[in-house]
Amino acid sequence: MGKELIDRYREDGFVLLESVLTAAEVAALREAFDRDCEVPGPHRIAEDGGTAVRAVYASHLRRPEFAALMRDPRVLGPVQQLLSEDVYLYQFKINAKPAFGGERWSWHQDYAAWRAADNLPAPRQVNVGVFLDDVDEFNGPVIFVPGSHRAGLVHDGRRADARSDLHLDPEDIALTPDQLAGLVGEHGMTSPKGRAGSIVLFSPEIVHGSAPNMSPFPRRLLIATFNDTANLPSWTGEPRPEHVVLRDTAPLTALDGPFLAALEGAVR
Ligand code: HL5
Ligand code: SIN
Ligand code: MN
Repeated sequence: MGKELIDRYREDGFVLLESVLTAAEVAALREAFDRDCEVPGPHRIAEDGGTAVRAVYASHLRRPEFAALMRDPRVLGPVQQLLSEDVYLYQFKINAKPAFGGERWSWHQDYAAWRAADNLPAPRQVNVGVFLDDVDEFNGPVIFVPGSHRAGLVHDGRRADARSDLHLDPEDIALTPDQLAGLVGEHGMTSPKGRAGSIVLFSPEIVHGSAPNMSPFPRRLLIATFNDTANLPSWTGEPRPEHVVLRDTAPLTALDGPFLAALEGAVR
């Protein structure tokens, strides 16, 4: 990733890299996700009052395509540039947002969740959002408040009546309308859109959220969060389940080439 993109990430709190993965790679990831959605367990979160899949955690522990993608130089390289050479995967999720049915994700800052729930010392993370579908203004794109990461945490604490006990739903740590109005008045809002296979890198402190999916198309978004190995969570009580906070903190090494080639044994 060139200096200009790094500067943009630092300035805006996110940067969009268009069409990083090929159509064949996206197809392989979609198929892997379809299969993983069939696996029942606490890692699979349903939409409120229904059976539609809202989110699936830790698919990389069940599907080799996702495990390899995490070490693909196109994913790991930019993260190492932004954070540190020694990073590991802190969280892996795919937010499904099905056609006509995907509900909103409330306005929040990720680090507020991870500080409150996992006692994560510092916001030394980078989120990698991989578009598994084309994203447009209709299928519930993530909306960012650019530059909002520079204010640090604007909202601390979580609601007592948690929406889910399987993970922290952004609703549980949502900004107040006044907080949001103030930040948007200052910085505006923007939503990166693009073809499936595009990647958006975003800060754990940027304010973001997304609207329901009104379109007839799904909006499957993979979000991998990498953390600095020098910034491990320090739990005071029982750690959260492994599907939300991953336990393997060994530094990741990049593959020599694209993840599908690595799976096929072409590169290592
Ligand atoms: N669901 C995450 C967790 O760690 C937190 C949210 O977008 C990240 C706020 O439970
Ligand atoms: C999130 O921040 O975890 C959810 C964003 C989205 O899937 O739209
Ligand atoms: Mn988030």
